[in-house]
Parts: sequence; C-alpha cells; structure tokens
Amino acid sequence: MKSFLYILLVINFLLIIIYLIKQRYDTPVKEEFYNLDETWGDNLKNNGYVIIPDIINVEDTLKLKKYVYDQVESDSLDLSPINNPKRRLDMIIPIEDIPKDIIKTVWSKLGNVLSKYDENPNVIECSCFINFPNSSPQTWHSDVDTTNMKTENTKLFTIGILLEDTDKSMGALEVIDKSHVEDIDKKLHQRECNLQLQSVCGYFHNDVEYTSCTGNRGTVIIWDARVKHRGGANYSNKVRNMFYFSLLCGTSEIPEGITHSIEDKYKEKLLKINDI
Ligand SMILES: O=C(O)CCC(=O)C(=O)O
Repeated sequence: MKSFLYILLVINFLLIIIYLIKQRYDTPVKEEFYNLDETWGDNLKNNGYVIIPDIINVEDTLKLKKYVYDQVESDSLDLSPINNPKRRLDMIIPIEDIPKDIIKTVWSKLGNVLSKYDENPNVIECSCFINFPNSSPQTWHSDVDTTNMKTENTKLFTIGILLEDTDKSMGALEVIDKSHVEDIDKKLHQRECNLQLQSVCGYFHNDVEYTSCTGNRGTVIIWDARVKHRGGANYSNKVRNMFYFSLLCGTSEIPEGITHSIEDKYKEKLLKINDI
C-alpha cells in the first residue's frame, strides 16, 4: 500500500512537470503590429491595446535606460508594490531630463489620437517595469476596478516603451484581446492564488489566447487599464525593462485599484501633460 501511494505521488509529480513544460513551449500566442497610421487608434479602442514600433529612436532608448539604471544605483530608489514581486520591480522614475523629453516626444507623435479622449490628460504614473531572468508570470489583472471606468469618456491608458529588443522569452507584457469590454472571466479559469503560491500560479493561467507585446527597443505599447494583462515569465538570461507612463483622460479623480506609481509630489496636485 505504501509503495502504491509512493508511485502515485511520483506519477502526479511527473504529470505536473510535463504540464509546466508543455505550457512553456505550447502557448497560443498571437503577435500583431501596427504602423503609425490612422488605424492604431481604432485598434486601441477595439482590442484594448496597440503595439506601435519606431516611436523612440535607439539613442534615446539607451539614454533612458542609463537614466533608469542610474536611479537603481542612487540612494533615491523609489519602488511601488507589484503583483508577483519575486524577480520583478516597479520603479518610480522622476519626470525630469530624459524621461520628461521622452514623454513629450510620445505625446507629440501620438497625442493627435489620444487627445480625442482628453486634450490635456493627467499624467498619473511614471515608472519602469523591470523583469529579471527566472521571474514567473503574473496572474491576469486589470489596473483599475472596471466598474469605476464605465463612463464613456473616462479612460486610463498606460504607455509602455521597450528599452531593449524584447521577445516573448524575456517576459514581455501579455494582454488578452478585447478583455476591456468583454466579460472574459468565464474563459479565464483563473484559479484563486494566495501569497505563498503567487510565484507559480501564473503558469496555470495560460489556457487562454493572448498576445505577447514584443518588439524592438523604442516600440510603444499602449493598453487600456481595463484590459486583462500581466508581465510574462522571463525564461531568458536578459533583464527586460519597460518604461511607462499613464494618462488619465476625462476626469481628475484617481480610479480605485491603480498603483499610482509616480513621485509623491504629483499625487497631491495632478500633473497635466501640457505642463510637462
Ligand atoms: O511587466 C509588465 O509588463 C506588466 C506588469 C504589470 O502589469 C503590473 O505589475 O501591474
């Protein structure tokens, strides 16, 4: 009887290992890219996210990355809490020097479409996701309590900038198409996850079609904060960095649920993008 239980245990263990390996190599992934033409705004509206290459030039991404890493080494390291924090950070970046210029450049290139939601939105986050080798996937989440964002003209967009050429193996951002408007909870089968298990839970949440937001450095990814997304697992030996800022459109009321990852001084008095 004892040896039977032992065999059962070993078989179970092997099945779990096979399942995890299968998930790693067999995930349904779609990759889509859009040009800087009139259609990207529609894609953002319809799918809840958009990937736009070549917005920031290579030289500026290198300067921005250096700025970010100077912050890591400085005494003023300022971190926000992050979902599944093992081997990943959400580091607040001051809005000055290069980060400030980058935000202005992005707004000058993409503001024509985003200003349809608000001509002068509030910048309520400025930070960098750092995803180290061997991080596990986060669980799927939205950045806002979606019932908060029901008003047609109230939107929160996060704008990520890839600081290095990023492929799926580096733990790119992953998004579920249309999940900002469709009720996908039934499709998700996302099991409850507690704090002790959070570093493995994400591996069991791959049974849904999603897009891995990959691209060359300087690519911009914009996602509606309601869309279900997560930072992926980093299977590579490279660190993946994505600088981001968030624009709150149509309201100055901070929605519930967001990390509000920005310097404290901009939490008291909100910063308008045209005042940067
Ligand atoms: O790392 C990423 O790309 C996304 C992280 C994220 O969505 C979060 O921590 O809320």
